Amino acid sequence: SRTKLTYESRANLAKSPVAKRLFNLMATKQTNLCLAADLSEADAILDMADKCGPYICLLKTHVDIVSDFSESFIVNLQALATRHNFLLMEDRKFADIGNTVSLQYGQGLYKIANWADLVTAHTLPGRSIVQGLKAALGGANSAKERGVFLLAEMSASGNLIDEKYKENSNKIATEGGDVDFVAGVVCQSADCFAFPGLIQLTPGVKIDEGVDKLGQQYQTPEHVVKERGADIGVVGRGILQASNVEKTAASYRDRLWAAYQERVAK
Ligand code: 5IU
Repeated sequence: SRTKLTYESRANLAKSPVAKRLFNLMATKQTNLCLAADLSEADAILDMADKCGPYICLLKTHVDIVSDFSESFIVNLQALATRHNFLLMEDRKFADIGNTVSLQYGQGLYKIANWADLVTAHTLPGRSIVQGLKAALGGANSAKERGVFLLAEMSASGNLIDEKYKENSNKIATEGGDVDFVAGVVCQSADCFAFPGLIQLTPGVKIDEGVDKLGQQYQTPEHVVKERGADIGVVGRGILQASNVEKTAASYRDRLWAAYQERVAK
């Protein structure tokens, strides 16, 4: 199964150029940790990105929660991504018709397509969502340098996704003419997809398992990688609220990476 293969070998199977790049980055930098930088001040995000940068392969943003969003915030974030060698994902969870998501991706205040290597999208509208996102690209933002992660499951308790929805999401991710734009799947279990060229991103990771007050459900780094098929573990508050951010990021990186190494060991 895909979970037994190394990230290096899966890079060679990836159809998305960004997935290939991310698999190789993970293998060379030896990290499968994604930081969810859910903070509402630009400087606080930049500070977190600088502190955690050495330990992460990906930094995930929600730009619509940044109160003082500006172009210089993006310029500075990109500089940190280059300095520390991580990619940027805007967790926009696009969910509209193709024409609208194309505008939401390329236009507006945030111009997400200009800077986010990766974005997330719901599969609810069907495969036209992938086509719509691709339509926003061209010129300086070539489709080769961008990719999408499709949601096939959520960590929220009581979410409405069922087996059929999960299967159909897998089909959108693996069949059709636009699969070179699909870098991976956001989900909670290894049976979401089988194709080893896609990356499984799994949020809801915390050293202390449990729940928050608003429906989030957490699992340990070891559990998501070894039992649930996660290729990248997403950690937000587990790191953001720690008293020593660097140490905590390093510890999540170590535990996620050790779990991956055990998973692929013969
Ligand atoms: N996120 C989830 N669960 C999901 C999806 C996305 O938690 O199913 I799809 C996002 C939300 C937040 C981050 O940005 O991942 C998790 O943050 P915490 O580790 O602070 O819960």
